[in-house]
Amino acid sequence: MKIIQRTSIAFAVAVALTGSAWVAPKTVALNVPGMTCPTCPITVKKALNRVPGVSKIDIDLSKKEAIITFDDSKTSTQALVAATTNAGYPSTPEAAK
Ligand SMILES: [Cu+2]
Repeated sequence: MKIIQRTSIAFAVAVALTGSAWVAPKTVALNVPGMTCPTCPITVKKALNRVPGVSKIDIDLSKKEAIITFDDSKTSTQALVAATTNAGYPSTPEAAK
């Protein structure tokens, strides 16, 4: 019985160390120069929310910036750029902070 318990603990540690069961969320800031009035961020946010893997969206209208937290294994910065562009708001990723 003890051996089985030790084996399962070792397995759990191995999974935790290799990170196969857990992915760290990634954050990216996109410059969205087309956001010019307070309703623009609503459209941009809606478009980004439809992208699978997106967990958080913060939009700063004064900076014309969208900060997005997403799951790296489900989507990519390029997909986020495509989503805002398709909604009528072309964007470019900012340099990582
Ligand atoms: Cu607007």
